[in-house]
Amino acid sequence: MCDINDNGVEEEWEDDVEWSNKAEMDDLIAKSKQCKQWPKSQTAPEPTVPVSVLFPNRNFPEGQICDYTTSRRNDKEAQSREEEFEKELVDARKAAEVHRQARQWTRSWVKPGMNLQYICESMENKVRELLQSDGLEGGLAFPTGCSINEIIAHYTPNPGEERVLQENDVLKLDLGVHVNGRIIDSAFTMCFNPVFQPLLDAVRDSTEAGVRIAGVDVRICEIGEAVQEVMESSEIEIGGTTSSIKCVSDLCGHNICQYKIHGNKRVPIIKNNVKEKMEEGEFFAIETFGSTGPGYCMDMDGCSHFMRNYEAPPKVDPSVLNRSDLKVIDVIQRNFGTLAFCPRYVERIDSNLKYQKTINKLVHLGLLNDYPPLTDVDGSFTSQFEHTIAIRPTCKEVLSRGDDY
Ligand code: HZT
Ligand code: MN
Ligand code: MN
Repeated sequence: MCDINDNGVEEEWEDDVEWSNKAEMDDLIAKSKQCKQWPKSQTAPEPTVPVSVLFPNRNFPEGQICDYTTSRRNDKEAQSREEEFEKELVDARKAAEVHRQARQWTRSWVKPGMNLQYICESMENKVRELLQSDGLEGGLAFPTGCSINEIIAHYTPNPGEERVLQENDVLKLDLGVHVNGRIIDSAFTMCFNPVFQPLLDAVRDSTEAGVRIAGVDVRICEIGEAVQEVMESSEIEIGGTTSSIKCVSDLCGHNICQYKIHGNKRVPIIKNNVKEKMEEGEFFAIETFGSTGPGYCMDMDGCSHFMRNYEAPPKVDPSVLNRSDLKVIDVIQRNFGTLAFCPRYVERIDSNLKYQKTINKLVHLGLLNDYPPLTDVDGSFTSQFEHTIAIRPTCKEVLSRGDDY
């Protein structure tokens, strides 16, 4: 007879086995080893087995499950609403598993002296390999952030940029993975000189404080207050001078919708009066940024992050678009839809495409939004940690939780 185990593997077994009989047991063990399939495990140190092979029954691991303060775990009605959410969650969990494996592998080899473009592309290619897809059915949800030092967010190398990671750099890797538009948006910070560790610890703890408070019916303003309290209770000494650590006040977390990295809810990371609540069925990116500088964002040159304006796309006179524009628009529509992209992602689809003028035009027309790199003042150091959570009917699920952060 056959049975299916948790990994979807057919297992042979026999009725009425005499377990005391050693010969029969040995025979059974020998038989079980001849099974057509055997539970696959991931290769180490480099993960190479696609997650669909590791979990053929799509039983991707749940994230961290947290009870709400007013526990809904045993609420019968809430339990019955879980079903509607399950399909989205399975896709999100698959994306989360790929996120964990790709980022943990990347963390193991990133070192000063490496080119930033090499770091990003290696991690991105690992996502594509483990997901066995690269496009609207699954892949990278946005350009991989690899902002360094005073650069807070939304920096990724543009083609031909040759910046190399330095010993005293503070590197934020912000990776977006999606499956059928269910996006995991999660980021972490790395440093190679331990003097920066207190900054990283303060920001990781602040994000944890935010994640802890988040939940169904929680007012969004409660999160910023807790985050700021934790962030600004620590300081850091770098080269003999002590600096306070400040929240980057103009950045915030956000809800996430299908194929849309930000919905219409923002989660400020300082004291605020956003009375809106988190609601059942929503996904949120809880992210905090800390800085040794003033904690204000300034736009930088050299934009790399672009995304279709899905808020209020204006009507545009089609005569302003030439044949070349239409070709670029077609590539963007088909490959990214409403997902954010960068010139590197466009070039790997069509290395001959002349896209820059069209992108500039589309930004000018308001059809595309640009998200320039954001920076604090020169000489400051900034850090980010970010998790994606699901506000489930019966509990909160920290989808991107790993044993690294
Ligand atoms: C925009 C464009 C991208 C969303 C947050 C974020 C990285 O700052 C409402 C609230 C990627 C992400 C985003 F290419 N941004 N999370 N991780 N950046 S945001 C935002 O623009 S919009 C926050
Ligand atoms: Mn992010
Ligand atoms: Mn985010």
